[in-house]
Amino acid sequence: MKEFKRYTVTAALPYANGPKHIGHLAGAYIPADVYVRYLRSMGKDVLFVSGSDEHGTAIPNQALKEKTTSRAIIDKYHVQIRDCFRKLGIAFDIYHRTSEPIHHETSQEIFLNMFNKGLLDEEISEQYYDDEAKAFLADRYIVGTCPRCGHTNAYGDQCEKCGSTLSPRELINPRSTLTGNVPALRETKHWYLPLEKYEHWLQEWILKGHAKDWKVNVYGQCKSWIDAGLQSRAMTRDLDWGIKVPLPEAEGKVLYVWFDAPIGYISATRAFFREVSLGKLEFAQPQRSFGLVQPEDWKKYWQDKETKLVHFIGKDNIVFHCIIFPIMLHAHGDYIVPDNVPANEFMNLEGDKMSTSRGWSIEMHEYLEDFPDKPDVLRYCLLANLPETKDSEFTWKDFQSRNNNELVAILGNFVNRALVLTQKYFDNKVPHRSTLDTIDIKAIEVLRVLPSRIAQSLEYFHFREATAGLLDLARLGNKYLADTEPWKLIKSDPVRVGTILNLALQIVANLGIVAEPFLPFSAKKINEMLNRKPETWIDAGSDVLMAEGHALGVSSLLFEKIEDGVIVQQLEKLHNKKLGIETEVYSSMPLKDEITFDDFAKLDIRVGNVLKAEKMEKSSKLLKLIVDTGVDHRTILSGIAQHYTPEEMVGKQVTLIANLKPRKMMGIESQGMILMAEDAKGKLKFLQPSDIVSPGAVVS
Ligand code: B3M
Ligand code: ZN
Repeated sequence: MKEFKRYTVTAALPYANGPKHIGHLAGAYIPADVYVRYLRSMGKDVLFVSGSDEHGTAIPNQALKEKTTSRAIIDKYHVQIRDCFRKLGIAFDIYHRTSEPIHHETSQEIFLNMFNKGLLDEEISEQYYDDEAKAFLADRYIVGTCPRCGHTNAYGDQCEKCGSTLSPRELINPRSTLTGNVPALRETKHWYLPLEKYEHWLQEWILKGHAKDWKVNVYGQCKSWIDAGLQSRAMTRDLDWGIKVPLPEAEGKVLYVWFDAPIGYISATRAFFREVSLGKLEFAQPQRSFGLVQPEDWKKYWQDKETKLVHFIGKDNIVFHCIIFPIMLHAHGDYIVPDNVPANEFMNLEGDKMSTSRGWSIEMHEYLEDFPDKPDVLRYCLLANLPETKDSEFTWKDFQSRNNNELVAILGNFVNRALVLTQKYFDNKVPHRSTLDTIDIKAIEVLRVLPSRIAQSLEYFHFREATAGLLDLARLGNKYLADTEPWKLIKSDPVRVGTILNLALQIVANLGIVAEPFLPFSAKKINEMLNRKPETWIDAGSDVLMAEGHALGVSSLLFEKIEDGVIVQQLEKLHNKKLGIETEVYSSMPLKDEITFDDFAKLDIRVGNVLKAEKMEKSSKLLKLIVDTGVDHRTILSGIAQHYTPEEMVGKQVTLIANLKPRKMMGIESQGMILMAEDAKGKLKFLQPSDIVSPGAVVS
């Protein structure tokens, strides 16, 4: 592995539009923090940056929901998220904000530079405009009828009923969500980054250059993007929230949020060195000594080839960090590109996808409210189940058993026994070590290699393996005490017991070093109980960290057992939260306009029997059903393939609208529509009479 002079480590800038959940922690923040703490412990020159992403439509959307301003939203969630990170021990050197002037300046500067070098293409296109709101409409501000499934509330970029990806121009009867008006098409000018021009460079840099060292999931995603051919992407938007496009003809336009957000890493670095050099810390919290610094020092962390740039992100951000942002940096010139992007997959929760909006989540602040003194337990559980190669899962039961069976029974138990026995037999002082037995020598041999094995795993971003290694170190100590049984020897051979405890304390001291990146609060406690300043990782593996005669501090338990009742409560809380959100979602659906009985009577709603069902070729959404309507057997295409298998549908009674004008989809005419209800998770359920009726029975 190439040696670097310094490291710039970034963790994705979370949108400051709401609380963040433990899945986010597992995806980016915890692994990033472990990696950085390890590097610091190795004495490396490392800078760890993150901050709030405060632009994009996510922010004004949330403001609309909370009936407040975008500014109020970012102020509220920036503080909430930052404080949660801090309480969980995630030790950024700076946690910045993209609403800060220095970030606006940096982003505009980079945009202008690229513009002046002719790297951006100007293009005029037609987009929807709301005359009353006097605004172009972002995709999420347009709703209309889905051309694929007929859902009347599809968004400009996606239909949430059938899952199709859409563009605003495809919607039938588009409406503006701002005013309800019908928007009109208007010409608008934007600046595009022609990604396709960099395909060759990407092939060389990623496909050839990083085939071996990037994670398979990351490399694979990049490869499929590159192989599919890249397209030019607009770097500007018509929006009133964001960073103004620094061109005179760009009135009312802002930079695309994915243009400015990653630049946030650079502006955070600039802010860090400016603040530290002036001694005026507002956002910066240097976690190690940076020596005497100059404002210009930020450049070393972004422009020197001897710097290793590593982006920690979740898998949904891969394309931006591996393709678009690197192209920006490369095209701009002067900048380094990431050496690695160890993105993780997703962490599910109790058998389902984690989602804040659906209420199926554990938010950071919720965890901290219930377990304020257990940040390390969460860190440990997430690390042990990290979605490194595929999606993984968090369950409360696993949380409990990892805590009780691993942290309490192995790590905590060992540390506690070594300390308490020393207190009891040797007046709380490190005893003398006399001649070593084979069992001691064997333990020392394992002790020597374990820390470097863990370090190796960390260098390769194998965090689960590294975490298992940490536990192995505790296991070594536990087994050593169990095998040597000093409590049985104290009467007959106190000298031998001194040797055993001396060695046990050396293992505890090693834990004080090696556990620090993973469990910083517990490591600190270990070092306090040992009454010593922790050494660096470089000393780990040594069996002479604790000098004979050294007085230990006061010992207490590192971890405590979690009882079943606590877990039952958490599960209940989770289910209740989801139910609460479900009722919220459904009560907030506005009523449609009133209709007359005659309007209703026009509908031919009847019950039909599904005779046949099959998947439609080339469609992941549609099932082709043959339905007996009492008067005929007809073909109906229904967007339920992701909710029901063909086998599940055959023989079922369904309710349909039988006089809907037939419509052709994928070359086949659909003669009617099956009625569905959508649950809060977006799952479709077909409607049935409460008892079997004959096909053709009319619903009225
Ligand atoms: N805010 C998306 C996210 O939170 C985005 C990341 C920006 S990283 C530069 O997933
Ligand atoms: Zn649809």
